Amino acid sequence: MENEAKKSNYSGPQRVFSGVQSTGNLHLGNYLGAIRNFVDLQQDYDCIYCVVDMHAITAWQDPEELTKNTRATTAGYIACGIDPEQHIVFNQSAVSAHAELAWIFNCVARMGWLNRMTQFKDKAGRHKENASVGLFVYPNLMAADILAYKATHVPVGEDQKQHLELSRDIAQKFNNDFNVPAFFPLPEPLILGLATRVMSLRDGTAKMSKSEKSEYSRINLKDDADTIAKKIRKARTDPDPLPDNVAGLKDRPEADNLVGIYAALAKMTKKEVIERFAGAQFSTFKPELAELSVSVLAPIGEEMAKLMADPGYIDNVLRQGAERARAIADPIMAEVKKVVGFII
Ligand code: AQP
Repeated sequence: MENEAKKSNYSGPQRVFSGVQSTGNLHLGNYLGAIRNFVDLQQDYDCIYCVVDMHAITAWQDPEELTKNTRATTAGYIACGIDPEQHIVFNQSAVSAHAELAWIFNCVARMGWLNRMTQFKDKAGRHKENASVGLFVYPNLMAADILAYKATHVPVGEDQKQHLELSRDIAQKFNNDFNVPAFFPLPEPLILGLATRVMSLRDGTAKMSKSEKSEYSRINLKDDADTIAKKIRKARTDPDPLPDNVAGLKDRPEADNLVGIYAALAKMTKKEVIERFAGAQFSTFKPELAELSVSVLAPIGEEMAKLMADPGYIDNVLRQGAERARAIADPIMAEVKKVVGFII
């Protein structure tokens, strides 16, 4: 991976950046696909973890809810094990470099590139004429988030891979257009772990998502033990018992998803899970999955609740994080402006 980041001949420091939108409750997909990896990467990298409230407003957010969700996402980060003192945790809108660089990238990225983004097509659906312009240029803001810090590595779930490729294209085009080879690194996606795409508990073909209306489609990090167990009990399945090999999960999206969740939570392979539960009915498997889920997630939920009871503490974490983020991004923005020809 590090070799990839060096393909632009970028020789600056290795740095991790990632973010989560404050659009609602953090869920198991955010945890397994992203936040658990954020935590692990703290060992080896300087990390910047952002609550991307500007991305959140690409779809309408009630202002009071947005504030609450930004605090809850921050609490989720810390409860999962992100250390805001060793690393940097802040909310995107507090650092103006994100918006400034996004504008420059709006002028670097091509319409054709953005027209190919599948997430825009999925989210805008048939009402694309009614979608916000922000939703369309969301990937340009994401590129700005990363490159405002010249971050080299970006841990994300599978769904963000295409956006990361666009960030690399933007970095490369900027470097070429302004004849500043290796000015920006080409950021490398880190799609890690065993559950890079966790699916809805109600539909094994749809991604688990914060904005899905049904609460039963996802396990939230703040759910208590009873709620987690109930959601797993009610999770959609098919009538067959679990197969005795992984190939038998093919064309059984709900079974495949539940086995994948078990594997990721237990840090086992799917093969090992299938070997343990070969031939078992869901009435046997689901209580085991519920117990495992509660053992991993309930302590996180409890810690989140404690943190949320002290919004002053959360706001202070964000304020201090933003200050440290600005100290990195502001000098980079000054360089960018000089490269572009803006008088500063
Ligand atoms: N279901 C998922 N499985 C694995 N990873 C996931 N991620 C999101 N859903 C899953 C990863 O979590 C990080 C933060 O995502 P985000 O909140 O910024 O945006 P998203 O991908 O659009 O997530 P949601 O939950 O679907 O939000 P809404 O409903 O607001 O659009 C990313 O790294 C993402 O890959």
